[in-house]
Amino acid sequence: MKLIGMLDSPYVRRAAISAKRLGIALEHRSVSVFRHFEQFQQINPVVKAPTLVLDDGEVLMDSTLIIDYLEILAGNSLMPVEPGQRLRALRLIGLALAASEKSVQLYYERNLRPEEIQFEPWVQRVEGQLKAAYSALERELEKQPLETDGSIAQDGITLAVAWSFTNLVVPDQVSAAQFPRIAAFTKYAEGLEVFVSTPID
Ligand SMILES: N[C@@H](CCC(=O)N[C@@H](CS)C(=O)NCC(=O)O)C(=O)O
Repeated sequence: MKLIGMLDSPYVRRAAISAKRLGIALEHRSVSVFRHFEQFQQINPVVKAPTLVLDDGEVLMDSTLIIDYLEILAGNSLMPVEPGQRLRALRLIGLALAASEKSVQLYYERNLRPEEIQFEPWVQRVEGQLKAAYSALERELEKQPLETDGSIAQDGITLAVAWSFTNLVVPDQVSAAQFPRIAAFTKYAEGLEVFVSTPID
């Protein structure tokens, strides 16, 4: 199976790291949704990263759905099964995915839309949403830290890739001083072998 997309995308990176954690070998192809639009279109006409291409040529998109399928193949999961723990993990993942999405929106607004037609009220709304997501995550980690025992589950993976991505594309929006627990956890995650071997490209 092939995983298509650049690892600077938090969605591609969480899928790639999850596959490694699940012991599923994927052939990774660094195809950009912007620089290689036509090549990407040939693989998936919708041009969404990540895209998983199965051995029979079938195509699956969306990181959460790809991870769902990989977990079924692996017969293993990176999610807790106990309902209370499951809910917390889902809540953290929801916040981290929202933070990723808001970072993407700000990045696209700044880099794709011509400056003269940028819409400040929209930018301010997205910046507020981004801060709200990381503030809620910081409070969650204050209430209950994520394990730093050498392992990592889906909530930790998604949080760490989101924080690294935000720092890459809109670094003016966040700081370790503002969100110390998220920054410290991401430092731990980025030191794990599955992260080190899946660097942002
Ligand atoms: N919900 C999707 C989001 C994927 C996404 O938006 N990926 C971006 C790259 S970071 C993309 O494909 N952008 C191109 C586009 O939307 O046209 C997921 O979890 O995979």
